[in-house]
Order: sequence, then C-alpha cells, then structure tokens
Amino acid sequence: MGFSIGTTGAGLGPRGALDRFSDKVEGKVFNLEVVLRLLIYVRPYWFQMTVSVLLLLISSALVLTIPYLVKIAIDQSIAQHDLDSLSRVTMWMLGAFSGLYLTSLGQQYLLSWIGQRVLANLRNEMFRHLQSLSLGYHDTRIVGVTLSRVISDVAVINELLAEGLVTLVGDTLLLIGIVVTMLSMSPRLALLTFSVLPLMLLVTILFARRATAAFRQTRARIAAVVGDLAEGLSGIRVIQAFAQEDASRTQFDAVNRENRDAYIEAMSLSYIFLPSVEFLGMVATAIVLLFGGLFVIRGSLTIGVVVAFLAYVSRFFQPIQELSQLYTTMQAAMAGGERVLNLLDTVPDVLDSPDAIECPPIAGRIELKNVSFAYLSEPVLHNINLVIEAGQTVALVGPTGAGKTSIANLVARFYEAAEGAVLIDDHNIKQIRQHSLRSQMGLVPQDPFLFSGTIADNIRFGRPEANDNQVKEAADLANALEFIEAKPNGFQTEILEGGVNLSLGQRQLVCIARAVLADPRILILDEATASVDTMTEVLIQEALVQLLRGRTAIIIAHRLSTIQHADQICVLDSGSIVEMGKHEELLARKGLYYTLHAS
Ligand code: DCP
Ligand code: MG
Repeated sequence: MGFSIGTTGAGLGPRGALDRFSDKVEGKVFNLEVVLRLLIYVRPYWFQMTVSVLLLLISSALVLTIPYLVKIAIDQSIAQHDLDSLSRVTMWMLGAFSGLYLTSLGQQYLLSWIGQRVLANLRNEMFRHLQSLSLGYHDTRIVGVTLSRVISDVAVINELLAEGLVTLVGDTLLLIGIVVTMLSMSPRLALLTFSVLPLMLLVTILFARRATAAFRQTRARIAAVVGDLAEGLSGIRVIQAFAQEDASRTQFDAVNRENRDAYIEAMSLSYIFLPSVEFLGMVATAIVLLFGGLFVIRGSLTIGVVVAFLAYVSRFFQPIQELSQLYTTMQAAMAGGERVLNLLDTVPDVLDSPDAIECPPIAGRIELKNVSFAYLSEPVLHNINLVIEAGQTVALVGPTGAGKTSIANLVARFYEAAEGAVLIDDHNIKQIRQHSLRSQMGLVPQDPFLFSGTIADNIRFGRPEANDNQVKEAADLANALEFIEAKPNGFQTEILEGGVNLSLGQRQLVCIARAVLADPRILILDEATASVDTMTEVLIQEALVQLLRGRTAIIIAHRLSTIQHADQICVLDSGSIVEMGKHEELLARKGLYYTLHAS
C-alpha cells in the first residue's frame, strides 16, 4: 500500500518530520505485565530454557571454582613441593576449563536457538494481526513506523527475553557466589576490597539515570530516520519530478544528524562509564595487593588466597558492567514490548459478529439502506439508498471526491458504515464472514496494484490453483492477451513491485484478468482516473461486456462512454445520490449527469 506523499519535502521542517514519526513517551524500566505477557512466547521452549539455565548454573559454578583451584595449587601443592598433587590440581583445572567451554557454548547456542524462534513467532503473529486490521487502521499509520515495530521493537524484546533475563539471573548469582567465596576465604580482606562498592554503586546509578534518557532519545531518532527514509523512497518519483531532492535531502540530513548526535551522546556516556568501572576495579586490585601482601608478610594469610582474590576481583566487575548495560536494554524492551502488545491488542474496526455465517454461494443482490459513513470524523456519504438486483450492472458516476470509491469500500466491507446497513442477498453484511464474502467478490481497484512476480502469478493471485490455460483464457477475456504475448517473455514477464514496468492501462488489464479468473459473483470495477488511450479504452470496454455477463457489477467510471449500457446509472455529488436512471433518461433530465457528459 502506498502512502500519501503530498506532505514530503520542503513544507515540513525537521521538527515536524520528527514529530510525525515519534511515538508516545516511553515509560517504566520494568513492567511486570509486559514481561509476563511476553514470556508467553518463551513458554513453548520451557525445556530448552531450563536446560540453558542449568548450563548457566554449572558454568557460573565453574567460574567460581577456578581461582579456588589456583589457591590450592599454590598453598598446598607448591608450598609443600607435592608434584603429584600439583598435577592432580592441574588436571582438575583443565577439566574445569573444558567444562566451562562446553557449558558456555551449549548455553549460548540454546539461547540463540530459543531467541530466534521467539523472534520469528512474534513477527509472524504481528504480520498476521496487521493483515487482519482493517484499512481504517492502516490509513492512519505510517508504513515506516509499522515496519520498525515489526523489525526493531521485536528484536530488542528478543534481546531481553533470550539474553537479558538469563544474564540477569546468571550475573546476579555469580556476584553473590564471588562475594560469599571471598568472605569465606578471608573476611578481612573481602571487606577491605568491597570498600570500593559504594563508589561503584554511585557511578552506576548516575550512569543508568543519564543513559536511560540518552538511549530513549536514540530510539526516537532512529524511528524518525526509518520513517523518513521509507517516505522518501516511496515518494521518489514525486520528489524527482518536482526537483525537491535538495529539500528532501536536507530533511533526511536533519533527522539523520539528530540520530547521530543522540547516539554519540549515549555512547560517550558508556565510554565514560565503562573505564570508570575498570578504574574502580584497579583500585580494588591495588587494595588486595597492598593489604593481602601485608597480611601475608605478617603471616596471617597465604599467598594462594591473595592470588585467588586477584582473580575474583577481576571477575567481579564484569557482571556489574553487564548488569548496568542490561538496564538500558530492559528499558528499550519494555517500551518496545508495550508498543508491540498495543499493536497486537488493537481490535480490527471491521469484525465478524460471533454468529456470522459462512456465506453460501450468493445470487448477488446488493442493497444499501440509509447508509451514512465517515472515514474519520468528516461525513463522506449521506443517507445512501441503492438497490442492485442480482445480475444487474450499476454505474457510479460523479465528480472527484463525490464518494464513489467509498461506496465500493463499504460493499467490499473494507470499512463499516456508521449508520444504515449494507445487505447482500438480504443478509446484513455484518452477519457474513468477511472471508466468505470477499471470496465471492472481485475487485479491480482504482489504483491497480501488482505484486513483484510474473504476470501469470499476478493473474493467478486470487485463484492460485488455476492452470496455465485458465490463466490464458482469463487474460484473453480481459483483452490483455495481446499485450502480454507481445512481451518477449509473455506470461513469464517479471513485474516489478507495484507494477511500475507496465503502463497504467496494462496494469488495469492484468487486474481485470485477475478478477475474471477468480470468477466472482459480484464485481467492483473502479476505473483508474488517469486516462488510458482510446485503443486501451476500447479493449477495456469490450472486456467488460464479457466480464459482466451473469454477474452483479458496480462500475465506477470517469469516462461516461464506458457505462452507457449500464442497467442503472447513479450520479453522486458530495456524498449523496442526486440522480438515478438510464443513460437517455439522465441526459433528458439535463442535470448533473448531462453536465458531466457534456464536459
Ligand atoms: N476520504 C477520506 N479518507 C479516505 C478516503 C477518502 O477521508 N481513506 C475522503 C476524501 C473524499 C471523500 O472521502 O473527500 C470521498 O472519497 P472517494 O475516494 O470515495 O471519492 P471518489 O472515488 O468519488 O473520487 P475519485 O473520482 O477521485 O476517485
Ligand atoms: Mg475513487
């Protein structure tokens, strides 16, 4: 779906650009409800998760053991010149190292195994939900922003669920383990070493507070970059046509620069923080050397303990660093999680009622009863009453913006009328499952959209099981065969996204063929506004005669020549039906239809 490009470029300053793409402010660092709901996505993998936590426990225990083995080697084996014991301890150490290697490997693998599955499942669910949301939702959203929901918000959630929570548990356990081991080896030296902790706590709190704000900025800015990029790309034709590259570039440059600055600020905080932690680690090391050495000289401590302490101190500050980084991840994940859950919680405006029926093959009678409708707040259709008998062709005509496409949108139930009812074969449209209704309806949209793929793929879109002959027949009926066969690759011609390598008329012919192949009971044809050449127009007209045989049809025409044979012509103006009748009657009346026809 394309989105409005009218607002791109010079008109909006960088501020405006940013505001368009930014979301509601981010809240808490920890939101239990969000975490619990997200954990549901991890639940299918509880077994792997348990194994990975077990592996983590083992590897943490091994990390704790290694300095202890060093102490034994120094204080017992080496001090007592016991070679046997030394080789035994060394073997133990090698064993511990191998164990550490294997458990970390297994744990990392399992975590990414789980993480990628959670990520993919969440994306699938979002995609499915986005598909179920009515056009009313998509109309009011910027595609780039929705993209960043599905891509980056989900990724950061994954970072939290898969790695963050496990890091949290693992690092906390490791910290406690180190503290307990140090205290039990030498309470005096341990307490002296921990004297740097208050300072460390202070630095961490200061950092976390500043970093929270800084990283929040980076996320808002990157959303703006993605949004602006997406809009700039889909509007590229218009931007180039109006030579607005400079303005567009300036705007992109502005959001890009703000993103850069926000990032540099956030990163420089990290660059101040991490060395500070390291510095405090060095201070702790110095304390161990000084006091530990003193105790050794006085004979109240063994050298092995001092060496083990040095090892523990060096391990001690790594979890602290990781935990403080986790703080920012967690915050991003909470914000992302909230947005993703909001999206998943959005209820489609157009919902099947619980007792909606699977629609039997319909005859195709359509009735609009006192229908009034607004997309947002401004009323677009006023009290429309229209009956189309099964098999009839009704043409909707009227000036641009009169509400023709809107009527088609209501019949196809892309939107729901605020007042009145749309009936199909005397069923209220709300009582029919959307899917079963649309599968009997063919639509040739005003803006004929083609997917990337071959021409044949595109024609087959509504009926993937159709064979090559049926595709060819449909193309023939739609009068598209001639131009398709003139292409060097015929039906296998690759179409670019949006169908840009076909002319508008050709795109419309392919869309008509697509509708023919689906063989719908009701056909809605919204003629493209841009004029097609007279040759193509004749082709489309001829195709229509074939196409409409035995079906109910709503034809929206801009060229009145196309619809002179319609059973009924319905003239709309500003959202109301102003005239209705056959071609000659309407001409004779010399009203709006006459004026339109004359122009
Ligand atoms: N409109 C809106 N939101 C949308 C689509 C349309 O607010 N998502 C408004 C714009 C028009 C009015 O609704 O004022 C009627 O729009 P239609 O698309 O129904 O108009 P037509 O199809 O009659 O116009 P055209 O001949 O240009 O296709
Ligand atoms: Mg229209």
